[in-house]
Amino acid sequence: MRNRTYTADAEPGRTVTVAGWVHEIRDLGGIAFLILRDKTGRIQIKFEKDEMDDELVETGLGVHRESVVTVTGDVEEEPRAPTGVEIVPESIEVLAEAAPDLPLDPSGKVDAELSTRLDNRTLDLRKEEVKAIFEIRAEVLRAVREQFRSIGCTEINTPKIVATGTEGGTELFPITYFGREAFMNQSPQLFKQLMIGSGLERVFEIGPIFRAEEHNTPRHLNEATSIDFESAFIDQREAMDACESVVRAAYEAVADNCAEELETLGLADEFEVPEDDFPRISYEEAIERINATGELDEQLVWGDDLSTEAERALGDDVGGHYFITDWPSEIKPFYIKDHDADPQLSTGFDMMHPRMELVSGGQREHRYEKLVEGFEQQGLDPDSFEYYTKMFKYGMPPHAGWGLGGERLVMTMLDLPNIREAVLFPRDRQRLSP
Ligand code: AMO
Repeated sequence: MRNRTYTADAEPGRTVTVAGWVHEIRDLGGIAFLILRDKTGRIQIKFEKDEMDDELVETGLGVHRESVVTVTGDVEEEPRAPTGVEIVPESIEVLAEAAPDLPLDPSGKVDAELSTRLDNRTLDLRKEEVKAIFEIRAEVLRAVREQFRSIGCTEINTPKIVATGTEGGTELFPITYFGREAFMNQSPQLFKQLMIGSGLERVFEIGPIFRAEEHNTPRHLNEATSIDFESAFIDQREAMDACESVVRAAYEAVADNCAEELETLGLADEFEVPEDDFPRISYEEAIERINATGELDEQLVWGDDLSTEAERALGDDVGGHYFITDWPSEIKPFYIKDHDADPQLSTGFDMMHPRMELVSGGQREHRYEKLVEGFEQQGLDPDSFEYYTKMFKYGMPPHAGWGLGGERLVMTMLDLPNIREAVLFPRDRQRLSP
C-alpha cells in the first residue's frame, strides 16, 4: 500500500490512510470508537452517528474484532483519545473479515494457557508484550552479528543434514537420505572447526541445531538456535573474552534500542547490562562452592557433572554471569583439548547465567594423533569422522570457540519463565505444528 501511514505517524492536520486490525469497538450511543492497531501502535477512529453517512457507520461498527481494515480520514487533535489524536473517517474498507469466535483474545483481557497461545501463535503475536519479545530477539541477533563482524569474523552457513552426530549419540534425530541413514545436525561443531584450517580463520554461524532431548523442560527445545564462534590462533581464554563481548553487545543493544519493548515487558527499571568482567571459576572451585552452600542433598565429588540444582546453587552464590573453566576431561567431548600439564583437566568451559548454562566452549584438539586417540577413548569410530580428521593432517592451526544458545540468551535476558516464549514455533516432544 503505497499511501499507507503508520498509526504512530498520523499527525493532526493531515488526511491519512491507516491500515491494521480492529482492536476494539466502543459504542457509547450517539458516538462510537473503533480502535485500529498496526505494528507501531493504535489509533482511535471516531464515529458521530448522526453526522455521518449511515453506510460508513455501519461498516465501521459492524465489523468483527481483529478484522483487517483500512481507514481514510482527517487526523485531529483529541486530548481524550488514548494517543492524543483521532481520525474522523471519510471511508473505510474491510480487507479481511475475522470470524467472531477467536481461539485466542489478542487484546490480552482473557488469559490463555501457553499451549493455546502456541497453537494460535499468529494471534498471540498481536499482543504487544509477545511482539516485544521477538523485536528484542531480532535486535539481539543483529547486535551479535555486528559484534562478530567487528572482531573479524566471517558469517558461515553449514549443512543441517549430516552423516554423524557430535554431541552424544542418544540425542540424534535420524532421517532417511535417499535410502541412507542420515541425521539432523546437533551442532555446527565439526564444520566450524574445518573452517579454521581454511583461509577464513575466524567464523561465526547463527543457525538451527536439533536435539532429540529426552526431557520436556522449560529450558530445552528440540530445535534451538545456536550462535557459534570459532577462531584460529586463540586459546580458551581469548575465546571467553570473545564470548563476553558478544553477550555484552547484545545487552547493550537492547538497552540502547529497545526501550519501548522493555517498558512493555515491565523491565524498564530492572534491565541491566552486565558491567563487570564475568568471573572465571574453575570446576574444582565450583564444586567446593556448591558443596559449601549446603543446598544439595549429596555432596559433589570431582568428576560429577553439575545438576540443575547444583547450577542454581552456584548461580545464586555468584549472582551474575560467570564462567566455569577447566572441566574434567572425561565429561567434555572429544574435540576439546586437555591441558598439556594435566590430561585429566580439559580446556573446556561453560558460561553461565545464574539461572542456567548459556554457552559451552573450549580450546580444540588440533593435533591429528591426539584427536584420533580422543575418538577412540570416547568409544567413537574415527573412520566415520574421516572427512573431519583428515583435514587435521594438512595444516590445522590451534583454535578455540564456543556455542551460545540463542533462546536461552533471550530467555534469561528477559526473565521469561519458559524457553518456548522466546521461539516463534517451538519444537518439543509434543509439538510438531504449527
Ligand atoms: P552444547 O551442547 O553445550 O555445546 O550447546 C551449546 C549451547 O546451546 C544451547 N543448547 C540448547 N538450548 C535449548 N535447547 C536445547 N536442547 C539445547 N541444547 C543446547 C545451550 C548450550 O549451552 N559444540 C558445542 C559448542 C562448542 O564447543 O563450540 C555444543 O554444541 O545454551
